[in-house]
Amino acid sequence: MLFQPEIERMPLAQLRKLQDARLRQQVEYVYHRVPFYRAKLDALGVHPSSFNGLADITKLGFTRKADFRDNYPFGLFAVPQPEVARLHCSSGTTGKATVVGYTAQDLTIFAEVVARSLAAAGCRPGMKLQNAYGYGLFTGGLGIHYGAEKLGLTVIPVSGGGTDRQLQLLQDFRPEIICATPSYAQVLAEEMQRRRISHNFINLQYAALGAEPWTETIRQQVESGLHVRATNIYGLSEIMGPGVSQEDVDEQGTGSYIWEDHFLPEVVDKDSGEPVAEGELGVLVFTTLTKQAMPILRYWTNDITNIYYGESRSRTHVKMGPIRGRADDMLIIRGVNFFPTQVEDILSGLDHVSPYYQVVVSRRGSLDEVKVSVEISEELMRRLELDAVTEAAVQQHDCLRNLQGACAKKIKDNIGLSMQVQLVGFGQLPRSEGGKLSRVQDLRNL
Ligand code: ADP
Ligand code: K
Repeated sequence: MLFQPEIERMPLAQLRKLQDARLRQQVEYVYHRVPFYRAKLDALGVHPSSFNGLADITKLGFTRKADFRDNYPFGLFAVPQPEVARLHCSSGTTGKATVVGYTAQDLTIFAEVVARSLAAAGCRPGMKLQNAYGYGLFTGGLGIHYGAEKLGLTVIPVSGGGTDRQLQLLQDFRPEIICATPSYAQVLAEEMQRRRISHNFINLQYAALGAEPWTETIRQQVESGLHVRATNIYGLSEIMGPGVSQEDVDEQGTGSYIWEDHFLPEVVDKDSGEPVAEGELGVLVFTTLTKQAMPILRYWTNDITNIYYGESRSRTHVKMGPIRGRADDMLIIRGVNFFPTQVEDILSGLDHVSPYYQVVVSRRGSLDEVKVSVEISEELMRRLELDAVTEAAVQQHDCLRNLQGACAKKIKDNIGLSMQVQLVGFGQLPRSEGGKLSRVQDLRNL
């Protein structure tokens, strides 16, 4: 289902015209309203009167996370405070919280793009949605909430965490849709299984998952554990919140539509900042086209992905691939670059391991060391009659020693780095408590 078919299927030529007009307006708007942008554009020699729309986009420089910090809290706002209807902060995974603001019109558009997203995820008016995204300063909870209401869903605003209550509501209220971080959806799937809650007792059909990178392995686990079709929802506070892009449930695995009538995407080379060819990987950059409270020109997201147009599509808007990691998440170990999600991809190809892992980077002398903790599957623990997995247990059981060796070898072969692999028992690694799960610890610069 399409929530706004006339926009979602707008012919590309018309969409470009709309973007071009909106971009010119947005540049003019920030020039006159945000001293930070006036100074920046003056320094770049860009003036609204001679700015040539989409053709001139690369002349606008970049806005970075540090610019939000330097202008904390309200320095980037384009409207007087009484016109700001709501404030949010990013979850602050990287440094001081980023403050963002919305006018009433911004909130209407936010709800519309989320409604489009939920419709693409499979939701229909009249269905019930359990919202397990955190409510509060984080954009996820309220962002999904108002979008779901706009689409005509019945919202169950349970927020993140509280697994007992989540499972109870899934059985008692029988929602068709759940929204959560993928790591928390994994926890719910696992708990359903552990408590032997039959799928007959719940009524879920769809899950829209986002706020952190995830993989096809996690998708399979959540889909079979919760009996849903799971799609990707992507977004970021600086641009809006969740619902900047969304995967269509009938086009799973082919990328997520970016709602480009509001959010103009580019992908640029992470070193040179130059645009890359369509489909090539690089840093995703967004320019807001309609924001009133906090318009942003060319925001450097640090998210690594690609964007492309393709065939057999229900909408005309551009698609983005899965986030491969953040440019600032990339680890450089002994000169080798890698994303922690590569470890996950490797482990997913091995039997007898659970999807949980943890990467710890430390420095001994001047050498970086990486230790990967890998959980063995519940089934193997049972077979070996183990309650926990210790180094002694690994030495005792050939199959554990072989598994450890196989993990280390596959990592070495695929990433080109030797990492120390430690096997731990199922359930020994931290689970998400309703929010994001950090699988990487970098202790090198502490
Ligand atoms: P932060 O997590 O930086 O505090 P936000 O809460 O605004 O700030 O989160 C935005 C970031 O979360 C994105 O830039 C991206 O790195 C990540 N993210 C959001 N949705 C997804 C998704 N579906 N897949 C991968 N990463 C995502
Ligand atoms: K996030």
